[in-house]
Amino acid sequence: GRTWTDVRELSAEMKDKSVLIRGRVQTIRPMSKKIVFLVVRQKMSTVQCVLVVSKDIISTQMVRFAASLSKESIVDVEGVISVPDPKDPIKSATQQVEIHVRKLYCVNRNMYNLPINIEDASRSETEFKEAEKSGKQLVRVGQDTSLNNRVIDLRTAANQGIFGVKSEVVNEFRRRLRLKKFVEIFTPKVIAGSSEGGAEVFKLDYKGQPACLAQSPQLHKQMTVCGGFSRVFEVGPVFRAENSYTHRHLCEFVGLDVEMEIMEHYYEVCDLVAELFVAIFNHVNENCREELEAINRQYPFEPLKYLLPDGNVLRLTYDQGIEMLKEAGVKTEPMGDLNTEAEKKLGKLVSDKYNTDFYILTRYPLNTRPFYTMPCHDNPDYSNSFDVFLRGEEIISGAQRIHDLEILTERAEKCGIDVKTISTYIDSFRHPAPLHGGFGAGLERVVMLFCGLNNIRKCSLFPRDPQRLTP
Ligand code: ATP
Ligand code: AMO
Repeated sequence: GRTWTDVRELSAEMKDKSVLIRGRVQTIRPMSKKIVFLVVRQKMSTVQCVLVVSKDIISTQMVRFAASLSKESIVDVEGVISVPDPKDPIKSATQQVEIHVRKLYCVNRNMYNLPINIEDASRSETEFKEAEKSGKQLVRVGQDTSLNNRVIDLRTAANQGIFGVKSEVVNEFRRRLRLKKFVEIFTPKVIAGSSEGGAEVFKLDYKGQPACLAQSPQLHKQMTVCGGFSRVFEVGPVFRAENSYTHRHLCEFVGLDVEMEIMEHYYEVCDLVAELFVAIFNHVNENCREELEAINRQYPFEPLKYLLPDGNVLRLTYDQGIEMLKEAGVKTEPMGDLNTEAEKKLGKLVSDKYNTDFYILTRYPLNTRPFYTMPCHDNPDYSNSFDVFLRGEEIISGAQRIHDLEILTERAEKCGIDVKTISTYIDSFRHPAPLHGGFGAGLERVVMLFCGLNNIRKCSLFPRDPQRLTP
């Protein structure tokens, strides 16, 4: 077979070497009947390819053929690496070298008009502002247009970066947990009742029986721990029939879930969260440099600050958080959940005071938590629970769970849950259940907030929200 070269690997050291690449034509600039420039793209990298009419190698027909290619066509380019004079700016190419083409084949020609242009879809706000100043008109590709044409939109460097980062987050989540002897599990997604309570559940008909799409693996991950697996994790789809259209809610997202036996205290779960997510953030920073750069070029963001000077992750209690808000003049509902605005404000206050964007808020009021949450020993108005925040927005919820059958039943009834629909879950605590706890993280939230993106849809390949079921 022939040897293929990756565009990202092209470098000045390869000067005068022959290479063969396959990529998509991003731009075509005919200069004359004798010269044409093509920018060829592979994932996050592009390279400029030059065809110049010359005896025996490139004919005028060849130049005409190159000039007539359509954007996004897939081509094979064979040529020689050259390092252009620095006075010759290689516009819109990420490589510092160009290819002097000797052979060009079209593998698959784009025959249709492009609904969006990759270069238009790749522009940053800064570019729009600068263009506006100089009176230039640039095409703005709106979010709906991008998402409607996602297959093309995904080809932008920033999107290649986002999904590269997403993949590495999952990779490291899995790798670290396996090192700690957690077993990966796969729980059913069609279940008999709602797992989190509330109205946000998709109902369906399961061969005549009423059923739901799992709002989380909560019930079955706990049942697995009752089944003798002391440490489990799952990466899988989570369905929420969200009513409101927000920047951070999807109707289907990827849940990163953990459930584990604990020996004494739910802080054991917090410790795991802190260690695991610091490892994930380190891993992404170390292994996704190009991806992060590509995201940064289109959506500039400050690197995430996730450690205190002593190397630990910040933990505050809910009451301490409320106190900070109160001091700043923010009113909150007594013993209530923080609304999005208060959460963001607290994120700002914490960042100013502790210089970190990552913290764990513990000991929430019991009435703000799902029925399976363990009340605090010393004050049952509070619970052994926590939320984790990145840049002032929630990425994780977790808690110690009630392991006593009677208290669990009582709490479920009190929270308005039809206990009949979860009777097999309740029954699994009968023989009896170990002390346990766990957490659930939203993968798209983690990626969105790590990268400082403004909308969760950017982190879902084909997002499902209250208004979108296609593509
Ligand atoms: P969890 O389910 O663990 O709370 P979540 O991040 O999905 O995770 P929600 O319960 O949906 O959180 O909401 C958290 C807070 O955000 C709530 O207190 C709610 O007031 C607020 N919130 C949710 N949706 C909206 C919205 N569309 N507009 C403003 N605030 C919202
Ligand atoms: P919770 O309901 O807080 O907890 O969900 C866990 C995490 O999932 C993410 N998340 C979402 N992401 C995108 N779109 C949504 N609509 C959405 N809703 C939630 C958030 C949230 O922190 N069973 C518990 C977890 C546990 O205690 O183990 C649960 O589901 O990042």
